[in-house]
Amino acid sequence: MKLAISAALALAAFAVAPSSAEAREWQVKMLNKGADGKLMVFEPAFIAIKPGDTVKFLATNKGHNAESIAGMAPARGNSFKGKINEEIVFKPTAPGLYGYKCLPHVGMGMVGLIQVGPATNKAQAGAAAARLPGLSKKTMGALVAKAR
Ligand SMILES: [Cu+2]
Repeated sequence: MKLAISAALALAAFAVAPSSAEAREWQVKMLNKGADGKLMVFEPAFIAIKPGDTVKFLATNKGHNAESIAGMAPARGNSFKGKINEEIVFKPTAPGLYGYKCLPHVGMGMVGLIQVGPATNKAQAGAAAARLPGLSKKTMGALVAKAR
Protein backbone atom coordinates (compact mmCIF):
# COMPACT_ATOMS: atom_id res chain seq x y z
CA MET A 1 0.00 0.00 0.00
CA LYS A 2 2.79 2.38 0.97
CA LEU A 3 4.63 1.48 -2.23
CA ALA A 4 1.54 2.22 -4.33
CA ILE A 5 1.24 5.68 -2.78
CA SER A 6 4.91 6.38 -3.46
CA ALA A 7 4.48 5.32 -7.07
CA ALA A 8 1.40 7.53 -7.42
CA LEU A 9 3.27 10.52 -5.99
CA ALA A 10 6.20 9.89 -8.31
CA LEU A 11 3.84 9.78 -11.31
CA ALA A 12 2.12 13.00 -10.17
CA ALA A 13 5.48 14.75 -9.87
CA PHE A 14 6.44 13.58 -13.35
CA ALA A 15 3.15 14.86 -14.79
CA VAL A 16 3.69 18.44 -13.59
CA ALA A 17 7.45 18.59 -14.23
CA PRO A 18 8.23 20.83 -17.21
CA SER A 19 9.85 19.08 -20.13
CA SER A 20 11.61 20.85 -22.98
CA ALA A 21 11.30 17.73 -25.14
CA GLU A 22 7.51 17.87 -24.96
CA ALA A 23 5.76 18.61 -28.25
CA ARG A 24 3.96 21.92 -28.34
CA GLU A 25 0.67 22.83 -30.01
CA TRP A 26 0.95 26.23 -31.65
CA GLN A 27 -2.12 28.28 -32.46
CA VAL A 28 -2.72 30.46 -35.51
CA LYS A 29 -5.81 32.66 -35.61
CA MET A 30 -7.82 33.21 -38.78
CA LEU A 31 -8.84 36.87 -38.59
CA ASN A 32 -10.80 39.50 -40.52
CA LYS A 33 -8.43 42.15 -39.19
CA GLY A 34 -4.96 41.79 -37.73
CA ALA A 35 -3.37 43.65 -34.80
CA ASP A 36 -1.70 46.02 -37.30
CA GLY A 37 -5.02 46.80 -39.02
CA LYS A 38 -4.35 44.63 -42.08
CA LEU A 39 -7.48 42.88 -43.38
CA MET A 40 -7.80 39.08 -43.76
CA VAL A 41 -4.77 37.65 -42.01
CA PHE A 42 -3.35 34.62 -40.25
CA GLU A 43 -1.86 35.63 -36.92
CA PRO A 44 0.97 34.99 -36.39
CA ALA A 45 1.61 34.58 -40.12
CA PHE A 46 5.10 33.14 -39.56
CA ILE A 47 6.03 30.64 -36.90
CA ALA A 48 9.21 28.61 -36.44
CA ILE A 49 8.45 25.35 -34.65
CA LYS A 50 10.26 22.16 -33.68
CA PRO A 51 9.81 18.76 -35.33
CA GLY A 52 7.01 16.98 -33.45
CA ASP A 53 5.11 20.20 -32.72
CA THR A 54 1.64 20.74 -34.17
CA VAL A 55 -0.24 23.81 -35.40
CA LYS A 56 -3.93 24.41 -34.74
CA PHE A 57 -5.83 26.91 -36.87
CA LEU A 58 -8.45 28.79 -34.86
CA ALA A 59 -11.64 30.06 -36.50
CA THR A 60 -11.54 33.23 -34.39
CA ASN A 61 -13.46 34.99 -37.15
CA LYS A 62 -15.75 33.14 -39.55
CA GLY A 63 -15.40 32.66 -43.30
CA HIS A 64 -11.78 31.47 -43.48
CA ASN A 65 -9.93 28.23 -44.03
CA ALA A 66 -6.32 27.04 -43.97
CA GLU A 67 -4.89 24.85 -46.72
CA SER A 68 -1.49 23.99 -48.16
CA ILE A 69 -0.11 25.85 -51.16
CA ALA A 70 1.10 23.53 -53.93
CA GLY A 71 4.89 23.56 -54.23
CA MET A 72 5.40 25.01 -50.76
CA ALA A 73 6.27 21.94 -48.71
CA PRO A 74 9.57 20.04 -48.31
CA ALA A 75 10.24 16.82 -50.26
CA ARG A 76 8.83 14.41 -47.64
CA GLY A 77 6.44 16.96 -46.22
CA ASN A 78 2.69 16.53 -46.00
CA SER A 79 -0.19 18.79 -46.90
CA PHE A 80 -3.46 19.82 -45.28
CA LYS A 81 -6.78 21.29 -46.35
CA GLY A 82 -9.29 22.64 -43.87
CA LYS A 83 -12.89 23.46 -44.69
CA ILE A 84 -14.28 26.96 -44.12
CA ASN A 85 -14.45 27.61 -40.33
CA GLU A 86 -12.71 24.29 -39.64
CA GLU A 87 -10.19 24.29 -36.79
CA ILE A 88 -7.77 21.74 -38.17
CA VAL A 89 -4.55 20.59 -36.53
CA PHE A 90 -1.53 20.20 -38.81
CA LYS A 91 1.28 17.83 -37.86
CA PRO A 92 4.25 18.26 -40.23
CA THR A 93 6.05 15.06 -41.25
CA ALA A 94 9.42 16.51 -42.31
CA PRO A 95 11.61 19.56 -41.62
CA GLY A 96 11.30 22.58 -43.91
CA LEU A 97 8.95 25.38 -44.92
CA TYR A 98 5.19 24.89 -45.32
CA GLY A 99 3.20 27.64 -47.03
CA TYR A 100 -0.56 27.81 -46.65
CA LYS A 101 -3.44 30.04 -47.67
CA CYS A 102 -7.06 30.92 -47.02
CA LEU A 103 -8.79 30.00 -50.27
CA PRO A 104 -11.41 32.83 -50.28
CA HIS A 105 -8.83 35.50 -49.39
CA VAL A 106 -5.56 34.44 -51.01
CA GLY A 107 -5.86 37.36 -53.45
CA MET A 108 -5.99 39.72 -50.45
CA GLY A 109 -2.75 38.33 -49.08
CA MET A 110 -4.17 35.87 -46.54
CA VAL A 111 -1.26 33.44 -46.45
CA GLY A 112 1.05 32.06 -43.80
CA LEU A 113 4.28 30.12 -43.40
CA ILE A 114 5.40 27.46 -40.95
CA GLN A 115 9.08 26.67 -40.52
CA VAL A 116 9.78 23.25 -39.03
CA GLY A 117 13.40 22.89 -37.95
CA PRO A 118 15.81 24.03 -40.69
CA ALA A 119 14.41 25.80 -43.80
CA THR A 120 15.56 23.06 -46.19
CA ASN A 121 13.37 24.17 -49.13
CA LYS A 122 13.77 27.95 -48.91
CA ALA A 123 14.69 28.52 -52.57
CA GLN A 124 11.80 26.37 -53.81
CA ALA A 125 9.37 28.09 -51.42
CA GLY A 126 10.56 31.50 -52.60
CA ALA A 127 9.95 30.51 -56.22
CA ALA A 128 6.45 29.25 -55.39
CA ALA A 129 5.72 32.48 -53.47
CA ALA A 130 6.53 34.49 -56.61
CA ARG A 131 3.75 32.65 -58.47
CA LEU A 132 1.02 33.50 -55.93
CA PRO A 133 -1.88 35.78 -56.92
CA GLY A 134 -2.54 39.35 -55.84
CA LEU A 135 -1.17 40.57 -52.52
CA SER A 136 -0.06 37.07 -51.52
CA LYS A 137 2.99 37.27 -53.76
CA LYS A 138 4.45 40.12 -51.70
CA THR A 139 3.16 38.87 -48.33
CA MET A 140 4.53 35.35 -48.80
CA GLY A 141 7.79 36.69 -50.20
CA ALA A 142 8.31 38.62 -46.96
CA LEU A 143 7.45 35.55 -44.87
CA VAL A 144 9.90 33.33 -46.75
CA ALA A 145 12.57 36.01 -46.21
CA LYS A 146 12.08 35.56 -42.42
CA ALA A 147 13.01 31.87 -42.60
CA ARG A 148 16.51 31.10 -41.36
CU1 LIG B 1 -9.81 34.15 -45.20
